[in-house]
Amino acid sequence: MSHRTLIRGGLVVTAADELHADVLVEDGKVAALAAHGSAAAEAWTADRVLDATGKYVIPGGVDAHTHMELPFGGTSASDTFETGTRAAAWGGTTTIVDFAVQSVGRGLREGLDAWYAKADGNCAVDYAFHMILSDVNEATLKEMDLLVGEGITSFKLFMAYPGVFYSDDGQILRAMQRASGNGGLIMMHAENGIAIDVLVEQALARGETDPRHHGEVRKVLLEAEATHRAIQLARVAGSPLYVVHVSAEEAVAELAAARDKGLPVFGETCPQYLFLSTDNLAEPDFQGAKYVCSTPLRPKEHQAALWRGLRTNDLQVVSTDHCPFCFRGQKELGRGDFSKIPNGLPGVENRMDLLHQAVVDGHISRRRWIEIACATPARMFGLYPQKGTIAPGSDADIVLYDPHAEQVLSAETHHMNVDYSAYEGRRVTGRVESVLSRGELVIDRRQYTGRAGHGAFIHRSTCQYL
Ligand code: DUC
Ligand code: ZN
Ligand code: ZN
Ligand code: ZN
Repeated sequence: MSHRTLIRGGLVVTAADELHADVLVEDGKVAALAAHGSAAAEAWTADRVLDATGKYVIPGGVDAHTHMELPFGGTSASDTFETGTRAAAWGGTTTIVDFAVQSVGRGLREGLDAWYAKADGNCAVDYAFHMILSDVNEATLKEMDLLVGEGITSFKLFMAYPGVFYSDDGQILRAMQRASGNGGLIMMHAENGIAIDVLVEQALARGETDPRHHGEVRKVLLEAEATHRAIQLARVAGSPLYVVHVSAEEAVAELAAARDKGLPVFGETCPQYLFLSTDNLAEPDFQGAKYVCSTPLRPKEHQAALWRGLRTNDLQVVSTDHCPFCFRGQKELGRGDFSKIPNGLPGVENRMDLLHQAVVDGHISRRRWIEIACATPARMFGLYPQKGTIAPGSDADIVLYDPHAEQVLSAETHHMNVDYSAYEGRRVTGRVESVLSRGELVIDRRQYTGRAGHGAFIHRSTCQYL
């Protein structure tokens, strides 16, 4: 028997349109939209009517950069697929794209299967995977083709973290050449990790062990240099390039220059670079460790360039790089040596709200909010129009968003499995009211009604943003 839900009276906001429309959902898909009050909408019947008066009706968020349960620095990211996807739902995100990891000396298959096993049966919302390449060799290159056929259509490479994830320029070029042949999208962690490791060693030798030195050694110039080099390598290989977690004005300039030449080069930034800064890294009593991530937080002056990049489309996506580690017992591993602080910030639950605050503050328009947080990440990673929009035939991943509710972000009230909030005490206007995932209410008027195992693996097609 078909199951019909009617979302009535809200303002439907997509990347393309804003309209006062009712949305009919049938069997987990969007069946139709019609102007509120129109004869067509008035004639609809449904098992369930959700009153969206005064609310925005927006596509569920697509967070294209999360690390649930990531092993890092002798510990493991504190959100599991269960807790992390539940927190995502609370924050209005209904699809995550997480990173499966190849271990050095191992194949892609083994790494990917381990990530399937972690996620299977545990997710509250839908999920997909990118693959991190840690050991590019002939076998790895061949396996890339198989993964593209399996819906794993993007590959992350690291110019940083020698000995762990690092690839040299030859390995990067080979992976890019392979991707240009099989339709895969190369995602780049652009920091010169060889140079950074020299600066880390020298800083520690001088006794500079506090968290703020993490920001000082991971220099803007070394992000810009790596970004430039990645772009040139992609040009040589004839492949598109997506640079992850862009944090610095000089890196945005490299992307902008490439895009001005018409090159298929794309950039992602994250809420932490838009809302936090080196001031946080300098917080006393080792509190700065809460803000250690890579690329690092930058001086406040960089934020304007990131917002400008988001407005001009030199940056296309805001994802979180959600990679939470508790302060107690995890971040504390780096007391006396900032290089031992596990890298990463929590944020999967906060992204949609922080970006809505950016709408309120006038940094971006309402439709641009949906474009950078839903539609473009879906297009970029082959999920559109199943995800990222509200249109007939799309999955009914829909958020009823209250644009007037006031909230204070805090670890006391968040649902991420981490003992601090990077945004503790921050007031934001706007809050998720209800969330549908494939037509099922997973958040119902601020109550969690979802379940682990509802979320399904999504087989992605190749990049649709070219
Ligand atoms: N950066 C982080 O902050 N955490 C995980 C990996 C990365 O590149
Ligand atoms: Zn029914
Ligand atoms: Zn990275
Ligand atoms: Zn990451």
